[in-house]
Amino acid sequence: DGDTDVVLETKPKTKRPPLYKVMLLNDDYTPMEFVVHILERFFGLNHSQAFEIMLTVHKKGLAVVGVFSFEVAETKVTQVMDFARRHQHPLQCTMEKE
Ligand code: NFA
Repeated sequence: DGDTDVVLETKPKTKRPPLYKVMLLNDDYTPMEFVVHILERFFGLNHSQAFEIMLTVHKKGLAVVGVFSFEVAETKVTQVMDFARRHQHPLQCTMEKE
């Protein structure tokens, strides 16, 4: 009867969840070995990887220590901040959307 069919195409959207960088910040007081210990304990790095990243933070001011989903990143930040506070070190750990 003269009607015209209209087909709207839909993109197959496979949206991946956003990722978050977890970063450590340098300070003048937290002992180097404490930072290395944190990187081994909470980020599963071996000693030489942990030492290398600690030195990067020390020299550059900060470094990305891992990239995670929101929930995992948030857990890492909380674990690091709690552990540093319990040991009375001023170490700061933050997260940022990638
Ligand atoms: N800058 C600290 C020191 O000289 C070491 C450190 C490294 C602190 C990385 C925080 C992060 N004792």
